[in-house]
Amino acid sequence: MPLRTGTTLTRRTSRAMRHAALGAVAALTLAACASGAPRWTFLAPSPTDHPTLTAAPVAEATPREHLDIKGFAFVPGTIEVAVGTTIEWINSDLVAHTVTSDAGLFDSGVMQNQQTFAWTFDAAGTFDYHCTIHPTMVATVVVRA
Ligand SMILES: [Cu+2]
Repeated sequence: MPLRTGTTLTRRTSRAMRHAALGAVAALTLAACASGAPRWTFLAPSPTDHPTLTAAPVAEATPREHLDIKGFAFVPGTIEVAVGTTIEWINSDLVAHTVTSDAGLFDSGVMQNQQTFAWTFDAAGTFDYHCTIHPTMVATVVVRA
């Protein structure tokens, strides 16, 4: 009987450690997303990365919004952000799409499934964009001063 209790405790500890490891991976993913520099971001952490709990300088990072490309649509179709915000699109569809400014301001090029594209909006205004592969896919970014 005492042996059996010991086994149960070991299992619980092991499960708790797994959860802690998952939390560390999630923190790393968020930190990678918040650091503004790379235009193309691959969200999966490298297996060689050593998980640490060091806080990323989130407060100083560029404001960032995430948009989904899903079901042949930009989701949300209209988004309102403050000047200086970086928007990151991810293609969640199995088919390729583009994020292309109607005015020629930005163009992601062909984005395959799970690829991302980010653009920082440095000026106020209304920015319409579309997918060059599927012209019915249209959306708008409204940037407030
Ligand atoms: Cu498309």
